[in-house]
Amino acid sequence: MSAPQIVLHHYAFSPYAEKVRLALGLKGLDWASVDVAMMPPRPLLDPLTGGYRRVPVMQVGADIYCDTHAILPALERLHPAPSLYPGLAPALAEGLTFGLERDLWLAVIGVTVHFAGDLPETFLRDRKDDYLYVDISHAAMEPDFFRNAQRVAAWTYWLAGGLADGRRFLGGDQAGVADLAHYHLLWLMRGGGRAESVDRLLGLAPLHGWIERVAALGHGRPREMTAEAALDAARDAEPAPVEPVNAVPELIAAAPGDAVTVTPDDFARVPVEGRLVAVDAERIVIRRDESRVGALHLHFPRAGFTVAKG
Ligand SMILES: N[C@@H](CCC(=O)N[C@@H](CS)C(=O)NCC(=O)O)C(=O)O
Repeated sequence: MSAPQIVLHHYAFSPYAEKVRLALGLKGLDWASVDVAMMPPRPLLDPLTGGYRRVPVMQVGADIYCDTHAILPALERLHPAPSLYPGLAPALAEGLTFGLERDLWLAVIGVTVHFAGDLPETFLRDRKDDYLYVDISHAAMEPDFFRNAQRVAAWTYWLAGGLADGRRFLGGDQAGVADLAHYHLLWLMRGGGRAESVDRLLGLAPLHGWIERVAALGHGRPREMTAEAALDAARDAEPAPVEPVNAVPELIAAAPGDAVTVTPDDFARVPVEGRLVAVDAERIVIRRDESRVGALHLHFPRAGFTVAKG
């Protein structure tokens, strides 16, 4: 039997999805692309995610990877070469990029909104009520514009310093996760015809060569797939075997088989219910049984999620 294909559930405008699309490009992979609405309801994605509401989500058969910090390490395990982690231990690269994204996400949105103006009212309400818990309308973000712009500029200064010796990518000759995580934040701000204004504000001209090199990684070889076909693929597969373990019992008072919830600790704090399969220093795996698709394993990174006995 051939290995199950990689399926990415995403939408074009999502920067975190762009980070994963570029990782698929870096590795030169074939993958199936399922288009997801920019906001719920997402009735054909929910059976796979148990209500985890963020995008992107990667599916490999009956294994569902939630959050880019679970998706990229999984891609690396499935397709080790070329590596997403040249020159840096994967754990360190994931940790540093997690910190970068978490620190800057709202500031990056503030800079984007400054130049983009308002998005549709229903979108703003969804993001405020169910995702960010912050009003990201132009009027609400604008008083903080200079604070946000200064925070982002302090970081692009570091980024430029990291490339100042003329290297091709942050780690040297090979692109890696550090490039992707910096790039996708710039991609959001500079998209939609905002590049010139954002480049002037943040002094990004010296980064143009690097921006072009990261963009040139491309997206690999996507082909479209319907959400129904992705559900069928999950139904027809079994989750890959995982050794049941709780390697951190002093932190998480649950044993394999126990009912637990896994909840993001920042945005879109929707608890996902399931039975604990495994938790270790790096990842959380729970099992869910869904009438439409049967048994699934949902994979989350440890960082950014809280496990509680359900
Ligand atoms: N830490 C998450 C963040 C993902 C995230 O916030 N994604 C945005 C889209 S770029 C999102 O889910 N927005 C709300 C939505 O689409 O429902 C990750 O690394 O995957």
